[in-house]
Amino acid sequence: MMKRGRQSLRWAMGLSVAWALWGGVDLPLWSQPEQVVEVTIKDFKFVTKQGTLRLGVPTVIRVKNEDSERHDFGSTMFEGIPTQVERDGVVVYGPGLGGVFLDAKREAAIRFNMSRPGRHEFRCSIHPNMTGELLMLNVEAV
Ligand SMILES: [Cu+2]
Repeated sequence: MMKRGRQSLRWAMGLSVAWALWGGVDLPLWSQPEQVVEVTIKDFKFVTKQGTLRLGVPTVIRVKNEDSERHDFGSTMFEGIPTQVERDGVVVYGPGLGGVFLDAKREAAIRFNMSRPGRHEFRCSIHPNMTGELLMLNVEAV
């Protein structure tokens, strides 16, 4: 009885340590639910699905390349802010990330915290006529 109790306590402590380590890495991104933007690249065009995007809310942009060509999703909106990119199961962190290259039929998730209102353009650096934009509302999260 005692032994079992101590074991589950140890287990619980292990969990909270794991949680702290996990949260310590990307706490600002996990403290609130994410707002999701879906960007599909098809026929050399960006097709964007977004709801109302609020400032100060963790945001994930899911980019999917449905073409048979390599494309790039790049934007100045990530400049100077911590950004996390998940692609092929690999997560990369960096401030002011320029963009993400996507081979044919691949996808990536870009996570960051919106800090600037207005329209934010993104583009493909390989095909300069491929552009799209996101609209960020000037509303602080409650
Ligand atoms: Cu392209």
